[in-house]
Amino acid sequence: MKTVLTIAGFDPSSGAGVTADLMVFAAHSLFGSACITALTVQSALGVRSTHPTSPAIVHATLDCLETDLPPSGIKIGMLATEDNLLVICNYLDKHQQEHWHSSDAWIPVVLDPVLRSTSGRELLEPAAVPTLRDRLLPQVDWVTPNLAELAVLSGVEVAGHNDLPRACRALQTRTAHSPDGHRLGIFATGGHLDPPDDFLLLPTGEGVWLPGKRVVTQTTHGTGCALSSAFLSRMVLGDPPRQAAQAAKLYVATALQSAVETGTTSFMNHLRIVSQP
Ligand code: PXL
Repeated sequence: MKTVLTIAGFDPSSGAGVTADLMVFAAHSLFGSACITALTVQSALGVRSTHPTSPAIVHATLDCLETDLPPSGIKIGMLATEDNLLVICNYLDKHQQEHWHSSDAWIPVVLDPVLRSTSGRELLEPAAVPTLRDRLLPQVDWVTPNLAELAVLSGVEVAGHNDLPRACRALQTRTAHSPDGHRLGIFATGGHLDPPDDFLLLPTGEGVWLPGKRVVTQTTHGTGCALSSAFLSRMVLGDPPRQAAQAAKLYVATALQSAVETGTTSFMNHLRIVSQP
């Protein structure tokens, strides 16, 4: 069984963050490991506080996992601080140089550029945003921004459908290519658009619309985490990016349609989905 690593925050309600990611990995029959960048105090009702993990612990966790459970894919979510972000950049640098690129197996890295919670709380310190854009983005294969994150990272205002391809192209162009000429892939989620279509800009420069249908639900917390984890899972299982993105959309729609009523609201249901190979 392949191992997939999530580097993200801990949400004790498991709506988002590492525990939600681990459920998504399990639903894809992948073994998940986790490096926690911050504790958050929250439930489906909102984030009360955030408590970053020290960069030394983030570094030690990645180092420890690497010797026992080298990942076949990596998902990066909430990073909390610039110091933690830099630890991740160094980790990717070291391992990409050492063996990922020299082995036959390509290890996809997907970044969910988490800036704020749905309830509006900062999940990455604002001073770290330029570092995320200029240092981390060029080191990942895919980024999965929502409309607000796409606007911040691309510098292009994103108000409607027509803005998505333009903003994605601007972001791809401004993100430095890796030495092997590899370009950033962008899976921009249009959950707030009507209809909620997503736009995929492939590393080749080809753009693809992925039509969406609104699922009537109150459960929106954690949908971004689930989408990026499902997208990574499908690529680790061998899907090409376009199919992986379609399967990830279907995964989230199914998890929302079968949401579990629990507590005062409801949560995405990852437990009964068996993702078809
Ligand atoms: O959905 C963004 C997100 C990611 N990671 C953690 C979170 C949240 C939103 O609250 O708490 C840990």
